[in-house]
Amino acid sequence: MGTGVGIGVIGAGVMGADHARLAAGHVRGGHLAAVADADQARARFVAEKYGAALAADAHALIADPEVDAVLVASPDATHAEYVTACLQAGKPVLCEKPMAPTAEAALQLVEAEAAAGRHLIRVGFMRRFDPAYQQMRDALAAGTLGAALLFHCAHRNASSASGFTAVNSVTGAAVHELDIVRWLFDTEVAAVTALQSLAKPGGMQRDPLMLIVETAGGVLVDIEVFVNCVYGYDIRAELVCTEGTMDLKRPAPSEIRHAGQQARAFPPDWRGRFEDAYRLQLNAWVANLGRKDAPGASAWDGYVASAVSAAGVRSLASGEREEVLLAPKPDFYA
Ligand code: ISE
Repeated sequence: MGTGVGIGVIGAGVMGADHARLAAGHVRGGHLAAVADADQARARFVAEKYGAALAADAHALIADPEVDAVLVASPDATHAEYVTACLQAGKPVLCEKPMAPTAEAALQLVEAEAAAGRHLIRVGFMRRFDPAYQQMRDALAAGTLGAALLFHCAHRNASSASGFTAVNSVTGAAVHELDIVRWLFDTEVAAVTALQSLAKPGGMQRDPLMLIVETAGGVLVDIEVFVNCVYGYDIRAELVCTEGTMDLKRPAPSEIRHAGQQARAFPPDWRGRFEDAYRLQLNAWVANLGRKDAPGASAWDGYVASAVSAAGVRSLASGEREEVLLAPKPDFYA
């Protein structure tokens, strides 16, 4: 039996297993208490690997008195149900994005949390904990580069799962940039225009995409989303300010010199690229359970991310610039 906060992980797939690994061995003041998955064999494998209890199902895990806080990493369509159950049980929950399938459903969770009167929900926008994005935010706060003007982003995945659509490129991939823009520039997104490259023969339709994002604060953002770029997982960003620019630093893997070339491997996916961010997010969550000023994304941020990506999805369909429609922010999040 571990000490400190007992963490229950719902979902033992790729992301859940990785969160379980971190919760089991890399969280100060917390330990992995239990694991649940709709696939019991998968849950058992992860629970046994890390010495945690195997829960009969997600709701049993939430009810387990040994579980003090719940991490939801199950399939997207199940998130809202488990977050609601955590609110009802009065347990803090860190939910992988998206918090809910639509902006409307996300708003219902915001309202339910505000009605319960406790800051129990955090959303897993882990890039807010990435040291490289933090450095950019610090540079902006220090003012050395002057005022921000432009932000160029590229989000490239080596390949995407079959059935992955342009809508998923916006709601599942670019949503990370859409969140980081709000966090970095401390402003809302006003409008999104989605443009598609027409040059690529065959393959997934509408890949790559380009999103033009206008912020209320005036910073203009472009996001390339290319989910079948073949060569590796590559996240880039350049900040352009009135007195200088800054590139998003990339983790530096070992350099290989071979056959007349010098190379550095790309991580195959986001788990490697954002390893530090996931670990720091989990530690910050456990250290600040229930606190309004906890670092990371709140339920309100989760709702806004959904509303902004909804504007991107509308633009995919209309081919037009789409404004972001936001409900009034409850005082609870002020
Ligand atoms: C994936 O679901 C993630 O959340 C990753 O962070 C993102 O980079 C990737 O594009 C998504 O498919």
